[in-house]
Amino acid sequence: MASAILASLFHPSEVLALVQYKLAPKTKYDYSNDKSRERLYHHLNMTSRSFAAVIQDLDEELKDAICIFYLVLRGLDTIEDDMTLDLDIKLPYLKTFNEIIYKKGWTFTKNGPNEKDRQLLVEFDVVIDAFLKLKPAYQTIIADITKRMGDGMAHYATAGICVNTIADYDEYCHYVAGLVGLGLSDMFSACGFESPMVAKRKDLSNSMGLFLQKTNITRDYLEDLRDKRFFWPKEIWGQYAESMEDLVKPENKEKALQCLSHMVHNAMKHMKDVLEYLNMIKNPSCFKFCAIPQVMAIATLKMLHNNYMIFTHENIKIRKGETVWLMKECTSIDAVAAIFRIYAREINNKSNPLDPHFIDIGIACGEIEQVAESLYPGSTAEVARLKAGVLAGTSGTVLTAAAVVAGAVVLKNKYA
Ligand code: D9A
Repeated sequence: MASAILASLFHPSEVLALVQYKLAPKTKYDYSNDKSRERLYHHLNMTSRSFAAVIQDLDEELKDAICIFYLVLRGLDTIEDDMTLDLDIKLPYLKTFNEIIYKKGWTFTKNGPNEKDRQLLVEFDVVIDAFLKLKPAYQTIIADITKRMGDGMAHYATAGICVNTIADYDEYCHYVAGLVGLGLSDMFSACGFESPMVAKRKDLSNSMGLFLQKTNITRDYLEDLRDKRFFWPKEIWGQYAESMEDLVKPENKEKALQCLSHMVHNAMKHMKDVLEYLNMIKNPSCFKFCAIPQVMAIATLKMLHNNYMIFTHENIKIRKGETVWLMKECTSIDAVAAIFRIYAREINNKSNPLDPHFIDIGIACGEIEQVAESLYPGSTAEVARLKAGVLAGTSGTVLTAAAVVAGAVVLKNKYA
């Protein structure tokens, strides 16, 4: 907590959000009356602490279905990601995972020891038991998406197949993330929480996945390179280097940053669709569930832009204070549109005028402002409120004082 406050010291809104988050009573989710359900949510919390809480805040009707969907996809992902598994082992599992989820008692122990979610597959019978208890409508949606994703993953895992063109890049991201957007939209409409239009707009649902996946792929350049996974399309990096590995050579720094801008600009193309999708979502718990990952992604994209650390450090993240502030503020489409406008402006401000993508990125940022101003006029006031943040009025001064005192205390303890 102290290090989080220190990192956010010059962002009073984040310090306030951190203090409020720390003091806020944590929602206790009690599953003690159902041991298998308790084990299921244990695995959800193990896979992603922060997002697990957002899933558990979903209305009862969808909570278990989306928890199980999330764990089935994390299971499939863990087999796809495992570079210690031979292809003749991996491919059949990827292509039949949609049948495996109906096999009571099935577990998988062939993962390498370092796979983060290995235990999930060792105890996958827990997920299958819960899956088999779901309403057939949700089972069908999960099995359909798992089949299409497994086949897509198997195609791109096949020897000699790689992400060459930007079309390949969009297709790969569709298989591993776009399809998740489509499946969730089918669930939102199937349970009646959202209009049938949400399931119909496959293009917008797909963009919800592509914006997240492309941000992750751009962020994880070095980690993936280390594991011999190449997701940046050759049609992009090929304009800046002879090989993906060449981008990390110090003499290629300028070219590497230009390539990074190209990847950032490509991801930004999905932002308008993301806003249009979120504008369709009316159920408050579904809205937060859908909005939180998207605002985290735009904040990550801003952190990535023109940031050479992508090529020197693995696993770079946005500040804890920033994530808590974003989760607190993304409560309405106007607030989310405002957050997109604020980060688009900061991305534009970070651009290097000598970068060949300076203008394109500027245009993309301008388009976000135009779309937000015209379709979500309430976002203008939200931008003012968020930017004024806590500095406005008395609370501002009080908090700045508190932040400085807190900072001093932290420093004193650290260096006493
Ligand atoms: C999602 Cl059911 C994901 N992915 C995410 C998480 O958000 C999306 C995997 C399974 C499910 C959902 C997501 C959330 C809400 C609406 C969505 C949606 O579409 C309408 O998916 C498109 O990242 C993984 C994919 C991107 C491959 C889809 C958010 C999440 N964040 C992690 C952080 C991280 O970087 O993994 O899991 C976390 O907060 O721990």
